Amino acid sequence: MEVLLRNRAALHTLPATGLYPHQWSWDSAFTAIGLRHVSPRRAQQELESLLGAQWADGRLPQIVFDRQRDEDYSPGAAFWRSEEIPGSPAVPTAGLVQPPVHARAALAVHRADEAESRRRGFLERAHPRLLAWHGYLRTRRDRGGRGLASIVHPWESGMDNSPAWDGPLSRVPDVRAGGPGVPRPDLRHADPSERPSNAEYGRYLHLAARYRDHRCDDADAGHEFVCEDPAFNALWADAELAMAEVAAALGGDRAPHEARARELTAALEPLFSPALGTYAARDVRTGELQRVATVAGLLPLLLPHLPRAAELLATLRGPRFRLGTAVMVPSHDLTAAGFDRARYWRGPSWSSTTWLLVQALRGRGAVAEARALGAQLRRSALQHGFAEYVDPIDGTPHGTRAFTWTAALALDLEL
Ligand code: 2M8
Repeated sequence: MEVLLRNRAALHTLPATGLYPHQWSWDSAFTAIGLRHVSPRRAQQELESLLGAQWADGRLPQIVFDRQRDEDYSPGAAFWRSEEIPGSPAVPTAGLVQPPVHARAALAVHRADEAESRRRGFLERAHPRLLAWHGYLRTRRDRGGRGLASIVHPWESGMDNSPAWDGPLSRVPDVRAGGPGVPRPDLRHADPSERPSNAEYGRYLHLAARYRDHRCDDADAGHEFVCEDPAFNALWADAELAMAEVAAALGGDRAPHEARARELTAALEPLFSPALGTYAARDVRTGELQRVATVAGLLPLLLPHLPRAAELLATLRGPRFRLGTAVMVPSHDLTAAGFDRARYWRGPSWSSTTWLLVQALRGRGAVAEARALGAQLRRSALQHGFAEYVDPIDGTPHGTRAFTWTAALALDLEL
């Protein structure tokens, strides 16, 4: 609760002061899920401030920038120059997106206080924006032509330096080649051994600049990074199920959303890797499945009609992810050669993905495991000052402290 107050800025909440000085898309959704227990109205405003930065094509931006803090984070508003791109909102934003967890958050916030939600017309106002957001994914992001949304940058997965992106990223030019180094204001606030490397940043900046230079129009056939991410698409399918509830609450038709969720669940099927026992990312440019098991490949467990639930549960409980014996669920396969217990999305456990797995386990009736995992998340959050992520083997905290979504999701699990 104190963390949520401390990180508050205007109507939204920063992921953390220092390292992340702007508003992030999926962070705001997780924040609202926790905030709704303290102030349903503030939780509504958290989401409304993000929805207010929607582009004309429906996208919800990865980051909404605070111009006053542009020196403190890279790439910022001066890099993106969103105001020069047709259809961008009045506020400066990044052109990329993040995983679509917003409809799930909006439904949870509405249900926290339906009277307040109705009084403020929260759901009525959020509904068309959420529809447009999902419409953007459907019409502009099906780059593989198979009914799934593609991401065009590792940042869009929310799991930036996940080993799932090593293969596709290796084919991306590095802006550092022949040029100056990349700006890393993040390293003023974080240990370099816990952040993505300069080699990764060189490629991240190349991709972001190319996307920006094509006016973020999703029509660049030569874009070097186009991937189908199982987590992004599972969260979209789950968001469609939430939209079915939103539509019903507004007296509308839930059926098209339920149908969409079923279609997305079916479209995920070719991403299943029997060898890994998880879903895996597909590089749309080469057609190859990435042979790495990450927590992203377990998140389809959220989907009720998933044909692979038994296999995923076995993998989650097995040596790769050790549900019940690891501190929390790691972001990468514990048995993989590249597993790194301290480096960001290459091994450590995160509250966001752990919270999502708690929901998935609950949904599948694994109530005792859901309760134990949720209790472990809360214990770890309280014990380590709401660390950004922790070592999955011994629980050592890493990253920034007083991290907003860790606090918000620990609060949600307490209530
Ligand atoms: C991390 O990503 C940003 C870029 O978006 C960064 O590394 O600077 C990720 O953990 C992402 O999932 C998260 O939304 C963001 C802010 O907490 O930080």
